[in-house]
This record gives sequence, structure tokens and C-alpha cells, in this order.
Amino acid sequence: MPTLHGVSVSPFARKALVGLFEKGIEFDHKIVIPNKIPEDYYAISPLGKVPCFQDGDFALPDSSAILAYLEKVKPEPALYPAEAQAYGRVVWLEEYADTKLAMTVLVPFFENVVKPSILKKEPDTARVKKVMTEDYPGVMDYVEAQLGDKTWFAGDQFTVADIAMATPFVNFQYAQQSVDAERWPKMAAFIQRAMERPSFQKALALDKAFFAAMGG
Ligand SMILES: N[C@@H](CCC(=O)N[C@@H](CS)C(=O)NCC(=O)O)C(=O)O
Repeated sequence: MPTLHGVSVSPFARKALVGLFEKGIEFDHKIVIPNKIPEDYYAISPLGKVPCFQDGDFALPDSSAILAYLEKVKPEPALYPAEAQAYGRVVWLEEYADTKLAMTVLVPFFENVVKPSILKKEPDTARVKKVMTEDYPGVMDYVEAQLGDKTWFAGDQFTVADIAMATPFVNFQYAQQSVDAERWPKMAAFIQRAMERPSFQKALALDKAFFAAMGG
């Protein structure tokens, strides 16, 4: 059976976990915590990041690569559209979510949760304020417009774009932040819809178990 290395509270590991749950692929889950990477982990993940998917000698140390691979291994249910432009747009939206969106939305989580509780460092509250004031509104305006009146970013089909767009907002909530439903109603409703999916519910249950094991 393949193994997914990582910890569900990482939005990138959560992406891979949700993909595995959506596809109904069986896997072992091995907890690997980013700042406590075992030395031998670099053999399968040269960047020392989570997640990493491993099946025997085969290893994929990146959430986007994992999701693309899973689609080939188990095409149904499809997490990418078949039509060329819709496919390209989903790949782009996944990239945007993994970079600009994640790097914005994850700042409150990193500063206010990871730093004090895991790194034992003071949060940089000025950084949180700056990102939330200068970057966050523009990012939200962009994703709100990309989603439009659709159920999911590609329309009726739930895709990797939706997984990537929704996962950072779980960490946003862990940092006591929430999307203003009056200003960005489509994204607020989208996040709620995504969280209600059984795949997200399973990933959130893993977070809960992890936090409980960490002592709260
Ligand atoms: N592009 C990678 C990013 C993975 C990533 O940045 N993971 C973080 C945890 S959320 C990590 O492992 N950070 C540890 C480090 O950068 O040393 C992916 O999509 O899997």
C-alpha cells in the first residue's frame, strides 16, 4: 500500500490527503512534521517538505505532482476537467492557490499559531497586519472573481483547483480568521461547501487527532 508522509495541518499535505480521499485510494499515513524532518526523509523529498507520496521505490515530494499522478492511477472520479482550456485554467488556479493565495492566507497561521506553539518564537504581528491590509484584499478579490457564480472553480465539477483554493482557509480558521461573507460572499460560501465534503471532513478529523496528540 502507498504511504502519504506529512501532517494534515499542512495545507499542502491536506491537498494530497483530500485528493486521496476523493479518489478513494487506500494509503498508510505517516506523520512527518516540517520542522522535525528525519534525516532519511531527504532521500525521498530533497527539499525536505511535506507532503511526500511513496509507493515502493517511487516517491513524489510535491502536492501538485501527487494529485496529477493520482489522476492517472485512478481516473475516476476525475479531479481535472477533460476540455483543454478548462484543464489549463484548473492547473493555473491550483498554482495561484499554492503560491500567492497560500502565502497570504497562511501568514496569520504561521505567525500566530506555528511560531508561538511550535517554534517557540514571538509572532510578528506587524507582518500579519501588513499582509492582511496590503495583500489579502486583492487576493480575495481575484479568487472571488475567478469563482464567479459557479459552484466550483471549474463549474459543476469539483477539481484540484477547489482542493488547493480551500485548504489554506482551514489554517486561516485555526488562526481565528474568517472570510468576510459580506465582502466576499462567493468565496465564503465556497469554503463552507468544500468543508462539508466527506474528503475534507476526513482531513479535518486528522487535524483534530493531531492537535489532541499535541496536547490541545
Ligand atoms: N510545493 C510544495 C510545498 C510544500 C510545503 O511548502 N510544505 C511545507 C509545509 S506546509 C513544508 O514542508 N515546509 C518545510 C520547509 O520548508 O522546510 C507542495 O505543494 O507540496
